[in-house]
Amino acid sequence: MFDWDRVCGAQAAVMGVLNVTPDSFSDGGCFLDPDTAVAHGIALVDAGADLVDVGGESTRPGAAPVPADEELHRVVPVIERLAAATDVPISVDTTKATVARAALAAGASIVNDVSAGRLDPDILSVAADAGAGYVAMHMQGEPRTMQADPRYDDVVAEVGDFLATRVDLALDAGIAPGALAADPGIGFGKTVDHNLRLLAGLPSLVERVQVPVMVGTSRKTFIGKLLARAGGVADPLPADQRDEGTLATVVWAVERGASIVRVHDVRPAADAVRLLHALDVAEASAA
Ligand code: PMM
Repeated sequence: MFDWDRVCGAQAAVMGVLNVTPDSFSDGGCFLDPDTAVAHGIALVDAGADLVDVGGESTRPGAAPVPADEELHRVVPVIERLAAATDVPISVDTTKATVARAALAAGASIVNDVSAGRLDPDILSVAADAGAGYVAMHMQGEPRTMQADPRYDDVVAEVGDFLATRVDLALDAGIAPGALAADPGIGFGKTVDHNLRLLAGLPSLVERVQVPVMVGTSRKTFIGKLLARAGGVADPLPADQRDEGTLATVVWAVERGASIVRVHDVRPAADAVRLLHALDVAEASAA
């Protein structure tokens, strides 16, 4: 039975991103070849990743859905080989029950579902039957249209209510309480301001959902736009120049209660998490 407490009980966990896709926004096409993908997954672990997230369908704004057999063909061989090569838990980034089932059989132990079970409700029982971990993420709309005109009255309250409801549904489907995590879905149907409000409101979100919270800010457009606003650079700053901005958001999120951070550039995030933990321990012992 998967238990988040073993991964992020003592200090926040770093999830490394492995996109086996031709079109993800920051690394699309880099790891489509299985050998290259497996080597990159192992490099993420060597760099300090506590988890590796393998995805075969891009969720970037405007992306078209990928047929299940194509997604299976991309992720299953990579997960099989990665699971044999490393002990760190592997998650599959999918919204499809069939892909989740095959990925879990191939050695994954977590289902990371950016639709929180809205696109294919069977995915919940697939995770439950396998005793797998499950991440329910918030997204307004669907990838094809989500950035068209996202609107909220109170983004922190609405995302918190949504995640609490989806966590309850996952529990009803038989997923163990300790196997559940929730994610506000930074960049999924959100403006720059919505993303900032969610990050500023993390403590109340953590309090509201009562399960470990994952945060995925890595290289996202809002970072490029904020850095451009600060002046003197391209608007938005390109994805390959957003890692320092990402690191600031990682430190912010962990300090405000995030239990898992999902990043492309693992080493700096893993180092930051370890330093934050040492400082927290020192602060507690000085008190
Ligand atoms: N972001 C992306 C994909 N999957 N899953 C979770 N749980 N949280 C996220 O923020 C998230 C995700 C998009 O980023 P990518 O193209 O770099 O994978």
